[in-house]
Formats: sequence, C-alpha cells, structure tokens
Amino acid sequence: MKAAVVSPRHLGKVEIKQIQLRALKSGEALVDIEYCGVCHTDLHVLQGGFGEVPGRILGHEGVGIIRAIADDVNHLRIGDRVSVAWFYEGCGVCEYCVSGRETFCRQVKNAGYSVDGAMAEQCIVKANYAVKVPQGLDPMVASSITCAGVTTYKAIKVSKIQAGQWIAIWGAGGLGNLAIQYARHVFNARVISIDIQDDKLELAKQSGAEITINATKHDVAATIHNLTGGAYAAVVVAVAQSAFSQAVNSVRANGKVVCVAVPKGELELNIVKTVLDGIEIIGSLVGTRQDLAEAFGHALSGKITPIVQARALDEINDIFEEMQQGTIQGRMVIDMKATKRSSTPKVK
Ligand code: 8ID
Ligand code: ZN
Repeated sequence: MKAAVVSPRHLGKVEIKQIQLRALKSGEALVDIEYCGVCHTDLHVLQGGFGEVPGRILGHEGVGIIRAIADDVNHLRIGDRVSVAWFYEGCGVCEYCVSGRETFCRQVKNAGYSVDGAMAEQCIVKANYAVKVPQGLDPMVASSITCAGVTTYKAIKVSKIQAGQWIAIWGAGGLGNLAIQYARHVFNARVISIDIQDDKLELAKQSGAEITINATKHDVAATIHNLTGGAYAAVVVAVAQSAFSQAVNSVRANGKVVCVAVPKGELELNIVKTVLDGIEIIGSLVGTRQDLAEAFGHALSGKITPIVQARALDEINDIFEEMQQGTIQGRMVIDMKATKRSSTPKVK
C-alpha cells in the first residue's frame, strides 16, 4: 500500500513509498483510510520538532473503514467507520489513564509520530482507541474533527469560558477557525480572533468572530483591553512565540491562557502581570476519546462546519510548502482515492 513517509534522506520532505503492512495482532483492527487531514503538527514532526523520526508514516487526522479485525475484538465490526487520532493508545492503567487525562499517559503512543499514522491507504489501529465516527457525519469533515476539532473543543473546555464572556483566539488557520466555531456555537462565548493575515481574519468573521485584529497592524493587547476590558480567556493556536506573550497581556485579572500551538522556543511572559493579576497558564493536548466523541457530535448537529479541501496523497510536499507560506484556508485533506492533477479540489 502507498504511504507518506518522513524522508530518511531529506530532512523536512516526505516520500511516497509502497509499504507492506504486518499481520494484525491481538486487539488490533485494519482500516482502509478514506481521508486524512494535514495538520501543522505533521509539519513539526517532519521537521524533527519533537525529535527526528525517519521512515515514520505521518498522519493523525485519519478516517476510514474497518476492513479486518483481530479475533478478540468484539465491539467493532468490519465496515464500521473509525478515526485515527494523535492519541493512538495509552497504557490504560496509570493515574492519567484512569482519571480522564489519558492523553498525558507516560506510555502514550501517537499516530504519525511514535507509531505509523494514517497518511496511507491502510493503517493498523488499536481497536479500543479507535473512536467511531457517527453515522451521517461526512468522513472528510470528520477527518478535520479528529485533531483540529477535538483539540480546540478541549482547549475551550479547559479555558472554562462562560456563555457571553470574551475569549481571544490567536491563529485562524486549521485549528483556529474551528476554535472560533466551538467557542461561539457550542460554548456561546464572544470571540476575538487574532492573526497576521487578512484573508484568515475574513474567514474568522465567517466562522463567528465578532472582533478581528491583525497583529502586524495593531497593538493587540491594548486593542483587546480597549474594546472588551480584557479577555476572560485566551487560546493560542498560532505558530508564533510572540502570540503567547500577547495572550498573557490581553487577558483580564484571573484570566486563563490555554497554550495549544507548539512553535520552538520559550514562553515569555510578563511576570509582574502574571502574579499581580493571578493569570493561569495551561497547556492543552488534543483530547480524550470521550472529548472526540463529543466533538464529532457537535459537528453532526451542524454547529461546526470545518472548511476542508480535498487533495491527493502525491501532493503532500506541495501542501506542506503551502502551509509554511501561510496560503491555506482551513484544512487540506488527503483524499486517498484522488490522484494528482486529475483531482478537482472539492471544497466544503
Ligand atoms: O494538542 C495540541 N496541543 C495540538 C493539536 C494540533 C495542533 C497542537 N497543534 C499545534 C500545531 O502543531 C501548530 O503548532 O497547533 C498549531 C496550529 O496548527 P494548525 O492550525 O494546523 O496550523 P495552521 O493551519 O498552519 O495555522 C496557523 C495559523 O497561525 C497564524 C497563521 O496565519 C495561521 O492562520 N499565525 C502565525 I504562522 N503567526 C501568527 C501570529 N504571530 C499567527 N496568528 C497570530 N499571530
Ligand atoms: Zn494535529
């Protein structure tokens, strides 16, 4: 089967390779991948941001149909549609796994990073960790929820924002536009969107942002304080170090700053403001299986509409180039059936 593999020869490039998958082991299922979204985390992995992983199959926004299951798997059937998420497997017994914090399991495996992922025609999953995609949810839309959706849904949960309160969201890309939609349409918050590109901010308005700020043209913290008195919470999904300190400076006393993006570098913050205003800084990592099921549910109900465009697997290096140039609107999703050039982009 064809797969997008981290090149062992050229750092930062993907090779499309033919791979022979091994036989299924106990507790596993084989999935025919239909769609896999391309997340900025894939680019970090490709560039060795979390340590180099040559030969690894990328992809953690996968959705597909179960083709085969191990004999001891009872709760999934051949033909079921499931997701392949970054949270691929936890140990199941540690303090994190048994207390609703399974993504922080110290033995965790992550699809497309520590184990092979879903940017391939087929993927082996752990049946107990493959969250079912609800019937009626478009699989291409579901792919975007599998990382971008659940991560932002969870981050907004973590922010503890209340209905009617202002939440400021840095970044209006693949994660950002969904963060805005979850904040506005699920949590009923009022949204301020900050980006460095006007086309992203236009999309942010359509997604539900009331205030949009271009960080290259305005003093973000001053603008937010003038217009709202300070945000109650901030969520940072912008791949930029500067966004984190802006977020700290933009929240009101007792505000929460939820850190989601993972650019290289240190988190710089104003210590005096952090202490005197009692600011909370919290990291948030994807979401649990239950979070993902809830995130799917909100998409199924029509509250959340990911902006997705279908591409072919062979275009993967072009997609990463576009991601670095910042020219992508929403999410690029690999359609495993599409072939290069013959595919007309399908936009939803
Ligand atoms: O579980 C997690 N914590 C998790 C899950 C998934 C993704 C974390 N992430 C991380 C990714 O690894 C990445 O670091 O979230 C970050 C955003 O991922 P993405 O949304 O998939 O990236 P994108 O589609 O390229 O969007 C990035 C946006 O940031 C804006 C860009 O214009 C774009 O809209 N941006 C940049 I670059 N610099 C900015 C700045 N200084 C900025 N927006 C505001 N201020
Ligand atoms: Zn991701």
